[in-house]
Amino acid sequence: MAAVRMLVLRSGLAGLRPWAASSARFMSSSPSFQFVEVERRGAEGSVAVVALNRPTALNALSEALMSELGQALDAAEREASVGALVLTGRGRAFAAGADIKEMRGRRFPDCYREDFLANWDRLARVRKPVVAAVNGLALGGGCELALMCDVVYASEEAQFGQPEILLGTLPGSGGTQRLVRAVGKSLAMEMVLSARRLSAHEALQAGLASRVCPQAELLDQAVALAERIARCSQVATTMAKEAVNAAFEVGLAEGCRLEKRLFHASFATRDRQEGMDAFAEKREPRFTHQ
Ligand code: DAK
Repeated sequence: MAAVRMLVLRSGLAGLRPWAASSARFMSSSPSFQFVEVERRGAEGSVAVVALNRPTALNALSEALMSELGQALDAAEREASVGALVLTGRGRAFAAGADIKEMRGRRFPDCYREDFLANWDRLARVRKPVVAAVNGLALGGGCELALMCDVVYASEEAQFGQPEILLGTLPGSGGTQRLVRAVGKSLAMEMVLSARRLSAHEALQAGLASRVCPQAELLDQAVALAERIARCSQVATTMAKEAVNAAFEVGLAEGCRLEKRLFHASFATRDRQEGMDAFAEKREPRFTHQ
């Protein structure tokens, strides 16, 4: 990361290799964000770490923050040298949910007419793999953002909850849908109806998270996983993510049909040839994402 940043700072755009030039554009957009930080980690900056950075409000997800998050995700999607993303929060929260103070004066006609908070599912539409590094409170929309990620790692301090019922409303960004798929009906109902929070270890046990680690190790472990993913063929990881996500959308027969089509399609890629050649030749594969 430091090497990439130095390269960009010293050289400007002129004369850089194409991936470095596009990294520069991607990175140079980061400092203009107020509530989101983007950092490149991993070999050749293959991992984009996107951090929610509004710690004094526990990373409450204001419209401005969500707009910046959308821009950061768009940039990471466009940047060919990024193979995977990590989403985390600065301070003691991952995110304490949508900004209650900002939305408290709203009324139904405006919400409906303007399709209020319509940009929230941008994260769920990211095609590259996203690892959530949940560093603290993940409440309401914060929990829903974690649920939109592909893998959830949690620190020992993490807590997951859907407290909207205490505000006289209900989850609005997948908390009644993705949560049920992640932890099952009974626990999801308990969380949604009573606002009870899950500890990191409960989340692990319930299948909402796949790893719990000490706070100090969380980001490194999430980045290590993302880097491992980024070393694979991007075409294959994107296909694999699409296939796994289909399990939430379609029936078994349809899902298996899609999986088989994507498997067959992978035989049209150079990376599939390279992967199998490398295995047969007892060497590491060199994927070109083609
Ligand atoms: N919004 C605005 N400010 C918040 C906030 C939030 N969600 N959470 C915390 N803050 C602010 C506090 O107001 C306080 O600010 P100051 O008073 O210092 O100015 C600062 O962060 C520190 O918070 P506390 O002083 O309250 O800290 P505590 O440790 O005492 O308490 C807490 C932490 C997380 C338990 C508490 O802050 C809390 O209960 N926060 C609210 C949690 C919550 O109810 N979250 C759900 C919000 S509703 C949709 C998409 C998304 C959504 C809906 C629809 N569509 C696509 C349609 C999402 C809805 C939600 O997330």
